[in-house]
Amino acid sequence: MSADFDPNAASSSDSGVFGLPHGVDDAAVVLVPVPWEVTTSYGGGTSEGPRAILAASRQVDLFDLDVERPYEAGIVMLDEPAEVRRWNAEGKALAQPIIDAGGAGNEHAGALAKVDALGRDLDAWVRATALEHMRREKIVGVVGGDHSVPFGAIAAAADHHGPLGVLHFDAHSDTRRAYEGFARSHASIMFNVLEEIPRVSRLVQVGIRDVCEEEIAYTRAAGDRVRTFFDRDLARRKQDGEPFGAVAREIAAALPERVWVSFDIDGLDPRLCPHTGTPVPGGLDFWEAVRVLREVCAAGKRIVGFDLNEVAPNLADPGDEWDGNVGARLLYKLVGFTLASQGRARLLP
Ligand SMILES: [Mn+2]
Repeated sequence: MSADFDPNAASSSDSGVFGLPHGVDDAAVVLVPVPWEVTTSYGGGTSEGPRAILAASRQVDLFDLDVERPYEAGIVMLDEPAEVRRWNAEGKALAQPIIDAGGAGNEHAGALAKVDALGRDLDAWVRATALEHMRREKIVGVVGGDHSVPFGAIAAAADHHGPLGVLHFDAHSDTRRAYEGFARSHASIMFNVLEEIPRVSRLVQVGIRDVCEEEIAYTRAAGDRVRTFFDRDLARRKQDGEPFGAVAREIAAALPERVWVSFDIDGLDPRLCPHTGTPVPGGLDFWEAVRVLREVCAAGKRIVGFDLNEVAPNLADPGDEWDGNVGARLLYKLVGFTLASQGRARLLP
């Protein structure tokens, strides 16, 4: 880090993520923005998530009370890829009539196939981009976009690092075979991960509180490969006075040695993400989510990468930075704990 960078100063509006001066060459962490929300079925805006998080990140103080000076390792966010923006616009135009009709009918077969093909193109792009940086020993974090975006990065991490578990924070199980006909849907991400990435040895879900019967049947049939900590059960344990630290340690213990963290912001209490696409009451508090990440680190597991998705700014009021603000702070925690789990930053007591 250059000697004239002052971590205590306010950052300018044209500085990098978190106000940092790094480029890819001097950053240990490469954040890949993926402005994609083609199959968003309810509230829109997640394609503006990376931009909102980047803007809000410049207000985050760099000293962290959990992980000492994560910024010293270097953090950069890549420029938004123009081709992803283009595919997103094309895919949305094709998908909208299907979503408006409440799902794909026979007359939509052509459009549906094109949307799925664009989703495959996106997966291939994310996978190649992630792999390129992993081969340079970078930590890759994907910033969505809707929850379909990390598929390629999880596949790349499994290729590059070997078998791993996915720690999945979400209000939704995301294990539908397809949603409204779309196979690459945000609601199918973990189904696709389990079906298509055999090196994902285990999926540990946290905060789930909106789930359909097909998903219950599917995740139960998966046996030990899927462990779900339903939000209802977490809430009851808290109501009955169980310390959350013990719950967090149990979640961490369910994971294998290598971990990818897939964080859908709607796993948090919707007060922390009011404009996300599909908010559900309940959910984790900010510090509960942080505690789970901390215990994963403390248990000696290695977080190999992460994604943060479904952050959507208030499109009606550009002055409202709340969703981006929470997203940026959570992103900084994800970066910090990932670095600490790899011995590239120090976990504070
Ligand atoms: Mn999700």
